[in-house]
Amino acid sequence: MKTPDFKRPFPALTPTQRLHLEVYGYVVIEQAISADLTVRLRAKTYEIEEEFRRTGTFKDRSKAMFGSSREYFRIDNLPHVDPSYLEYVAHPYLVGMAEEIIGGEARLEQSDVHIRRPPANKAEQGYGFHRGAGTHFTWRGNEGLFHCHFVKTLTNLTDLGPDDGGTTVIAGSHKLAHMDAAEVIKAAQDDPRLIHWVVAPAGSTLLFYEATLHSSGIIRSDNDRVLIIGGYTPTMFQTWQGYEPEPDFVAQAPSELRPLLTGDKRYGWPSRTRRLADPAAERL
Ligand SMILES: O=C(O)CCC(=O)C(=O)O
Repeated sequence: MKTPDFKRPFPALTPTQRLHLEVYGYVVIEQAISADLTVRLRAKTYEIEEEFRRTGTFKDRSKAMFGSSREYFRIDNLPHVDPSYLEYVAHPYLVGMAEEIIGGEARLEQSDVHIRRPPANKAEQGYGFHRGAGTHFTWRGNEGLFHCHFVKTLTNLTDLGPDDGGTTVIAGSHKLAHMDAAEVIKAAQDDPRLIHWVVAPAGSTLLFYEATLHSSGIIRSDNDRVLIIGGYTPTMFQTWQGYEPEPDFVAQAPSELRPLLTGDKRYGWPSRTRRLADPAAERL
C-alpha cells in the first residue's frame, strides 16, 4: 500500500465539484478509486460472504452489526479485516475530500461494506431516509462554504444504472438539519424531482455531509449492489459504537496512518478551509 507520509490533496475538489456539494449536499466523483482497487474490494467482500454462507461464521475478526441476510449483507469495522479495506479507508484522495468538507484533519469514525440485493417482492421496498448529523454538527467557514463534522465517502463497487438502487439523497437537505426530518422527507417524497440518486460506474464515490438526508435506493433490476463506506469526523470525536479500532492492529499499522485510525491527535484541531475559486490540488 502506497502511503508516503500519507499526504492528502488540499483542496481535493474542483470548484465545480465543491459547488455541487454546496448546493445539493452531495457530489459524485467518477473514477475516485482505481479499477484495480475496485475489483479487489468487491472480490474480498464476496469471498467473506461466501465463507459466511458456507460456515455460518466470520473469520479475521470481521463482523456484521446490522445485517447478514442475502438481501442485506454487511461487514462492519474494516481496517483490520483485509489490506484492501485499509487501503480504501486511508485512500489519500478520499480522505483529502473528507477533510476538505469537514474543515480540518479527519479520523475514521466508521467503515462498512455492503452487498444489497432486491427482495423477492421488489414492490416491498421503500426509502429509509435518515441523517447522522444534526444542525449542531454544521458550520460555515470564513470563506462562506458549508462544513459538517461528520461526512462519508460511499463508493459503489458495481456499476449502477438507473434501476440498480444507487444511494438516494434529498437534494439540499444538508441545510435543513434544523427542521423536522419527517416533515422534510414527506414533502420530498411527494415530488420525486427532489430525490436524486446515484447512477455511476463502479469506482465512483458519493461524497456527502451526514446532515444530508439519505437512503438506500430502490432496486428494480436483478443486479447486486456492492458498496463501501468510510465515515470521517474531526480527530477529537469518538467512533460510532462498535467501530473502535483493534489495538493490536493499530500497533502494527503504518505509523503515518495511526492518527487516522485512532483519532489520537484529539483537540489540536486547526480548521482548514478554502475559497470556492481555489483550484483543486494535484490528485495523490
Ligand atoms: O445503502 C446506501 O446506499 C446508503 C447507506 C446509508 O444509508 C448510510 O451510510 O447511512
